[in-house]
Amino acid sequence: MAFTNQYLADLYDKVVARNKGEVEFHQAVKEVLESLEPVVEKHPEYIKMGVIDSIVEPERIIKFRVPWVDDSGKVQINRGFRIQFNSAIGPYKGGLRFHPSVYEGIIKFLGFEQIFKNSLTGLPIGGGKGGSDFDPKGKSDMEVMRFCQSFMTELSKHIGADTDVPAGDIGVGGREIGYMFGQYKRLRNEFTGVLTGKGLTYGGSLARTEATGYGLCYFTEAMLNDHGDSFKGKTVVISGSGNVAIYATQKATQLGAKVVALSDSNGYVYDKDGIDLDAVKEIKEVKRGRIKEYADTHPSAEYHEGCSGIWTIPCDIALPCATQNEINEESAKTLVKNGVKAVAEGANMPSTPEAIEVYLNNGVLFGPAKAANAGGVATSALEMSQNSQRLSWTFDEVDAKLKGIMENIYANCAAAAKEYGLEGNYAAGANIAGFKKVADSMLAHGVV
Ligand code: NDP
Ligand code: 2IT
Repeated sequence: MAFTNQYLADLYDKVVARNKGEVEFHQAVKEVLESLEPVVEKHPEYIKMGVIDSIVEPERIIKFRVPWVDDSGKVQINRGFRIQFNSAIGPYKGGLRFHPSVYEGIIKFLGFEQIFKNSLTGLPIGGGKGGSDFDPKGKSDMEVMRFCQSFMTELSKHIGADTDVPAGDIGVGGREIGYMFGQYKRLRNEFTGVLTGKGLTYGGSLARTEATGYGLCYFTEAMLNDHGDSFKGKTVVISGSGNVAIYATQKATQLGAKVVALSDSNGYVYDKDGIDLDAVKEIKEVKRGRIKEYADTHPSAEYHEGCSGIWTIPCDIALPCATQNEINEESAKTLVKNGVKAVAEGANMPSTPEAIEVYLNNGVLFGPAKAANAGGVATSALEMSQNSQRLSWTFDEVDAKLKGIMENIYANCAAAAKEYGLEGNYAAGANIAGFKKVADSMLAHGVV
């Protein structure tokens, strides 16, 4: 797609020039600006009042050195980031990613997307993201602890329960959140809800662990139901085998589907009998092992090296839950050729722009990340509410709220797409609906 609105085209060029080499950020901005074209035509005040120019510029970027000592006694240096992108509708909120590929452009793309996602949840949370190029893989618990403590020693100066509330993302789960929470509490002498995804013994919310994967399936089920269909009896392929993939597998199975494949960054397993999730949880959550090990104990399963091959497995529903740009045009075409009916994104920006074109041109129902994976951050916001109330809600209470939120998000995306003449284009609908609430708040606040 090319821009037809000259102002947005020029603004995009400016973003590219100002954020050199940050290709993931460029991609995320382009996708949003393109879908805002009909909105700015109808509402020129967003341009006049600088809302669009402001929304692509982070409010604050924090970048810091993270020194830590490895088990051999050697000092290691990593980079830490926190990008506080937009606080128009609430305190900055978004995860922390620990992965060797992390640099400013990755955190910027994630922080930018988070603005619209958080807005879609209907809850009062702004957009932010952070992380480090630290790789937790192969590190001992004590190394991870020392890294997390050092990371939080700097980060603690910039966050707070009413300012900025980080959570997990790739490479950051319960263990890392625990170490970071402990260090924050020690440094500040405060027991507050400064992080979400906390353990259940110290202020975490029931159902937060499950929330992104469950929410993804609730969104997808709502989208399928709206088109007279459902998960029941469907064959599903899910990439990744981390937090999001595991709980998407669980919920899709509960809804009557058969999940036949999962992956990690080395390869994928295909189990024609359906994935045995208890075995995956044991390998990934308990042993921190590789998905390859699944095939050693499951004769019905095949293991294949490489990640992209997973999209050649015929399926009705594909749920990419690993990382950005994991489905390209070729993989999307293969999915279509094999009869895929729906693709919904558990990961952030897992489909390239060319892949999205393929879905939309072939009548594939497409649930974009900002909408489809918003259940994680929505439940984080519910964790913040419980922390503020000093109360804990039951699993069923949180799960019911999550389901309601995801159904609302689907309805709002569908309605916004229709209002702007793009019926069925939920990617455009998500961008428009997410944008409007933030933009109207920015207008209300004046030039700040
Ligand atoms: P985890 O760290 O728990 O799992 C990540 C999974 O993705 C692992 O299987 C990992 O394999 C795989 N993966 C990571 N990087 C790559 C890569 N470069 N190439 C191939 N596979 C890769 O993370 P989550 O499950 O939390 O996150 C998965 C996705 O979901 C991310 O895009 C994240 O941003 C998104 N997300 C997460 C939310 C949450 O609440 N956790 C909320 C919303 C979105 P390996 O072990 O080999 O690295
Ligand atoms: O991408 C995401 O929405 C997350 N990683 C979850 C963020 C959060 O604050 O729970």
